[in-house]
Amino acid sequence: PRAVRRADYRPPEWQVPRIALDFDLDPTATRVRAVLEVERTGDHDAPLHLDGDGLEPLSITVDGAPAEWTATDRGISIALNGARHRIETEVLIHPERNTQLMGLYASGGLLCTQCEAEGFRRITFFPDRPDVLSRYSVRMTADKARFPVLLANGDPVGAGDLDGGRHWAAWDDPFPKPCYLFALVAGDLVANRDTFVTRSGREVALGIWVRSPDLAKTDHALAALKTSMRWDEDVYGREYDLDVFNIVAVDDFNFGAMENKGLNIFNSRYILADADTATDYDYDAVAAVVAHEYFHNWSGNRVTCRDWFQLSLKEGFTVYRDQSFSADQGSAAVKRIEDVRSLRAAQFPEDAGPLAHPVRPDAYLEISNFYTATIYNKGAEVIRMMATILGPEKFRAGSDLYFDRHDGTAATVEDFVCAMEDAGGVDLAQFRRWYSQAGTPRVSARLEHEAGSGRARLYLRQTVPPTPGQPTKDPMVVPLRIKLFGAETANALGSEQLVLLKDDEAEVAFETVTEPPVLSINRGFSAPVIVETDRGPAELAFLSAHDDDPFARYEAMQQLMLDTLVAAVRHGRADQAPVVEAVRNTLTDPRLDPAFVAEAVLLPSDSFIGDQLAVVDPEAIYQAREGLRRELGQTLVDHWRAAYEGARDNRFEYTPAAKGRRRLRTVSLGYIAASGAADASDLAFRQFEEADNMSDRQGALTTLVNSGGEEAREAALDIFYHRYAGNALVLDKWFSTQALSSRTDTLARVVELSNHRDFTLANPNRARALVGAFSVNQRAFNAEDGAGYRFVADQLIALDKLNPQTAAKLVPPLGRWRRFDEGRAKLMRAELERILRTPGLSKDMLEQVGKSLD
Ligand code: BAL
Ligand code: ZN
Repeated sequence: PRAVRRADYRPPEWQVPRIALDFDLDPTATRVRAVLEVERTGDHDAPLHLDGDGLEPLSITVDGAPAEWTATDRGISIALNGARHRIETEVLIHPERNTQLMGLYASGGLLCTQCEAEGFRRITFFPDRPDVLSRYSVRMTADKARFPVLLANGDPVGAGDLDGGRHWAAWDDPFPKPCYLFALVAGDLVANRDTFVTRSGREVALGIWVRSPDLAKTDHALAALKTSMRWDEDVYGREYDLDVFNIVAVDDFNFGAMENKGLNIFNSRYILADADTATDYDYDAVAAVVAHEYFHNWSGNRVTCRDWFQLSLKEGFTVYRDQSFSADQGSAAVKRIEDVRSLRAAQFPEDAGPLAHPVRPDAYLEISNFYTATIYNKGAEVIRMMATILGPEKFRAGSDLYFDRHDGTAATVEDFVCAMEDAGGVDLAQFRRWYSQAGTPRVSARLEHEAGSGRARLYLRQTVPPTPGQPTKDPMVVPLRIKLFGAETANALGSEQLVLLKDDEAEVAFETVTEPPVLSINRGFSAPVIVETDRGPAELAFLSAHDDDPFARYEAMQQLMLDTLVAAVRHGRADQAPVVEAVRNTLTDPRLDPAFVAEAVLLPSDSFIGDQLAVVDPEAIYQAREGLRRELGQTLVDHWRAAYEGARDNRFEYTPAAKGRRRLRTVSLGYIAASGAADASDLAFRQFEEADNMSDRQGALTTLVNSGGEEAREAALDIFYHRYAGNALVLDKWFSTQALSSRTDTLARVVELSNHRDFTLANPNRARALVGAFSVNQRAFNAEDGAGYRFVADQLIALDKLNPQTAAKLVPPLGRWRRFDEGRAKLMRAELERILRTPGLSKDMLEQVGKSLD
């Protein structure tokens, strides 16, 4: 397959201002008739190219006469003479056979679509590129008993009954859109309905559509939708623009959700929530994803992307918008901690590995492989840095200008940055490197203090590591929020400064520093960089207790823990006392929010510890981490028990305060178990049985699965399984909790589970719950004999035949071989090579596996 390059972009030779689609829906064979009004865009004689993938053409006409068309490697080509023509095509497709879940497919008795990025070509012949914007009219006919509800984009314009038990419905979308935003759904669905009145007084009919047993689990998503609609008006001045807004939940879905105009389609895990089946984390994720997809109506739909290299234009901005929304709904500090934790867990390793790519990539084989943490999460960090540099008012002015300038068009990352420059009166020329250079910058910071003169000087240095295709880098603009604190009084020494590090090296001078200063840097994680300082345990412990930025407090504690754990891995032992004291101070500080405490006292993950080391030794890391957990558990056991009892909450309530108490309770339970307390298993089992909510129940189950005795563990797993039999989303938790277990027999258990009657690779959530979860379990996946690698490779080979997009997303853990010892590296490479030799391997896998071996 040939790479697609950003530099090769050419505007479309033909536009399609209007398209009318007529679907004769049937799960085994659906007939799709399309009428395209096409217009030549300039003075050229290029033929019309229409993409098509797996379509069975029945007829193709131009202006009513049979067309002369030729098949190409991507679809069909039609030579045309005039400036405007009417192209009619009729094709046959087979939704039930569509295991890729791209295009029109069947899921749990429904028919639904997924078109981003290039699924529309699996429905009909069309120029499948985001810079071709069309007005859509859609008519559907289907069996009324099986598919009583027929939905599409835009507003409903007609419906009626037909002979033979069939019926029809028609929808019109007045807003021109690229075909990746097309959607339809047919099925036996019920709706949780409400209305929303926009700030200009227009009433919007809202509906969240699910199968009837799930209706009771949709209130949270509906409430989140209304909150998001109001928030986007208040914070960005963006109002909804159609008379209806529908969301449909489906069980088989590659993404989390999809922002199709007026008809969002969701993976059911991001819609369905009730106390018994969803954790607080799930509730938060439902609200965040509902908000994310809704926000796309402006950042993505009204202003879309010119080409797929600009994907972060809509995704980075929309993630930033949903992160800000979630921060406004609860503890902003805890939200920032969670977002940085996931950036470090997913994006930093990506940026440091063989799949590293810039936020605006230069080339791809398969665009599905670029829905990455770099495009989404680092993209959001880049937007956040612009917001920090401009300040809130100018950032809002920049966003207004961007929407005004580009409404109804397909734009570029460059357009966004220009709008920010013009509205903010700033020069972002060098800042643009965040879009073009991959790799996580490292910033080293050294503070020197001259007691006599009261002067202090901060020496900063940045380096950007080489990444594939980019051996050398230019310096970035790194916005660092910085503050000094007095080590003796714990007072702030002056106010916070925003330092823009632009060169390889810089110095920052401070005057009247009257006591030894302690450096607080990259406060709020103002830049997505790795900061290296010479701050020792005493300074880090000091900041963890006294910094007035909650994120910086958390960060200081994490660094202290990390330094201790890395020392323990390297030398077999480390002084654990500073961590124990810092955790004690945090646990006993009555001014702190329990949600924050719960985050602050958690040790860095095995993999994050591994990321600090030249060669990852999974066993040594696990032992070091467990050793520190045991020490914290034992030394502070009374505090953990007090926190555990203090956070006992009998009635479920989804509020920030109640969530925080639950979180601290389960974290404390984990430490009580780590202490080796004889009653830990009983305590966990009681929590498991008495829980009136999934956070407490799953938290207890995780403790039992990791450290409970055999009997309690198996009993809890069995009770959990039977209690939730038939509930796919909860069974996913049952699979993933076992796949993430730190026990030594995890691989054997996971292999057994892959043969369980409830396991299937055909459902992406289930595949990710077992295979995806296992492959991020650093200790179990990296078993020295390579059995973990072999298992995952076997699963990926099988999954690729069904669903290449989902399979390819699970490749990265195998591509981390450079980070391991020679023995493991060899075994991982052997599995990658075996995958690569598989006959009929998809383009998706070819790209991910090929790059992983390079
Ligand atoms: N556009 C794909 C799913 C999402 O990011 O919203
Ligand atoms: Zn998105």
